[in-house]
Amino acid sequence: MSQRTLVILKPDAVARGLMGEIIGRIERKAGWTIAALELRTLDRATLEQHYAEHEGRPFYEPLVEFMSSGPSAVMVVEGERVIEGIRALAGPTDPIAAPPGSVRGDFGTIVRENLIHASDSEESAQRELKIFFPSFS
Ligand code: RTP
Ligand code: MG
Repeated sequence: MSQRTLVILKPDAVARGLMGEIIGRIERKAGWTIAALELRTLDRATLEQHYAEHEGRPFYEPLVEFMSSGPSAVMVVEGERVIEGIRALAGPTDPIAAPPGSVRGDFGTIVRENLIHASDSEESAQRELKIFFPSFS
């Protein structure tokens, strides 16, 4: 089942020079294609839409601050079961709990600065693609 998902390489990944490493893992997966890719410093309005489900939580403000602190790489990735697949490639939210071999497990230590975002369901993917790549939805 071919799907489309929104992936963000967060400002920590870009600042640490890990874009190539992470994009390489996505590119090498059989049958997955990067359909759009852009470096973008995300503004508050965009992030408020994107993270609406977390509004009011203690980590929300620092998260929006961090996510707007420098350029991110925003991408549309398409292919076989790509929504579930990129979540697996990223690993669990907390990088210390994430297994070695996953992006977060290999490169992260801090929950907020966990390198990568990927849509968590078909509904989220639809909603998020509309925010970041209106021409793809
Ligand atoms: P994402 O949305 O970025 O793909 O990550 P996720 O689904 O694994 O995690 P989610 O629960 O949606 O949280 C969104 C992002 O907020 C930051 N966060 N910080 N306790 C904390 O300090 C905390 N909890 C979450 C992380 O950057 C997480 O990816
Ligand atoms: Mg999430």
